[in-house]
Amino acid sequence: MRIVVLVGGVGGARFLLGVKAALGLPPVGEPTSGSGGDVGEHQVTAVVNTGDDTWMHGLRICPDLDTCMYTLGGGIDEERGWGRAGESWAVKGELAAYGAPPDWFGLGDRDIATHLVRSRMLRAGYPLSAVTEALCDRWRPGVRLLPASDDRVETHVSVDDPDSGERRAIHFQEWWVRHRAGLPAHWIGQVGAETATPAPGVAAALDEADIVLLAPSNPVVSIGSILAVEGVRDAVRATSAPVVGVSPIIAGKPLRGMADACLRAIGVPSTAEGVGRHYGGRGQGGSGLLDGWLVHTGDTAVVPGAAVRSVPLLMSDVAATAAMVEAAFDLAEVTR
Ligand code: GDP
Ligand code: FO1
Ligand code: CA
Repeated sequence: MRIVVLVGGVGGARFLLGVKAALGLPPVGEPTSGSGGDVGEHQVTAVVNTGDDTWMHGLRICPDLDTCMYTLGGGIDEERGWGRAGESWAVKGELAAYGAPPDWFGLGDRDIATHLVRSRMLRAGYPLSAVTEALCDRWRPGVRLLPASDDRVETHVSVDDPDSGERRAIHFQEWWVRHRAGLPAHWIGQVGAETATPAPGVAAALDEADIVLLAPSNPVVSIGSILAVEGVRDAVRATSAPVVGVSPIIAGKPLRGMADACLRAIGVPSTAEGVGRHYGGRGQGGSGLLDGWLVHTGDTAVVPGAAVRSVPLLMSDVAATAAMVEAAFDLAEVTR
């Protein structure tokens, strides 16, 4: 079966663990050859958000790609959800001693090796998709990780500067990490998205998929940034595969992070129904993306043009997450 999953960072990576488990693959690492010679039976392609990406200290940082790569490759710091397990912070301390900004964003020593390899390859002219493939040679995540685009697409947020009071756009990382999304956002958008093209393999994967899943990732700055890349939204709408989304909002709240601040900025209610309607149904002549929408037990939603089902949506462990993925297969009437 060919599965395409649109993902952001922590929520997306955890969901991918469940996708692999639902297919009978080991959640972490590359599938090993089973006695039935089942390697290659399933292909999972993750289309990963690059809107969070930024340059820091001359290094290219791709938080969501790295979160997916480390999580699926067994190298993630599970508690933080981003960065490397067993991290040390010597370089961060040295940069602070130089007073080298930004002081609100920390790069761990082990993580820096990833950014060094990536930045060197980008400077040598390799596209991000090729760089990601090279990094995955080490981590063997067992799914194909494709950046949404090789072009620079960055999420920016318009805020009132707390010092000058003037309205200005800042990079998403500054808003999210430095200000903890606490400055009201007047606008959130993806700079460069209109002229970007999908990375090699993205459009074909969507076209050839048996099912497309929207992970319970941030609808605005993760899934929204992927869909903003010119051509991706159209490719999702055009696929003959069923498209099923999973709500990241449970009982009116995001489970982790500040997705409600992002939804507020684009005028979408922080409810499972609000996000479902924001993606929209594509059945019955609808102009949206979804054939199916999963909401958490106890939540309700009406999304015209999409079938809605409520099931447990807490990714408390891999088995629970795999059950969510199976519920998506069932809703789409897709058999493995
Ligand atoms: P980020 O890039 O690291 O912010 O991660 P994502 O965008 O991939 O995912 C963030 C979203 O995951 C948040 O909006 C959370 O509400 C959602 N999330 C986290 N854990 C769970 C969970 O167990 N179940 C569901 N349904 N959503 C979750
Ligand atoms: N998040 C933080 O809250 N503080 C940090 O200092 C920080 C550093 C960092 C470095 C590399 C990386 O891949 C991710 C990092 N994150 C950090 C997480 C991340 O930037 C955001 O949570 C996401 O971009 C939102 O998805
Ligand atoms: Ca992210």
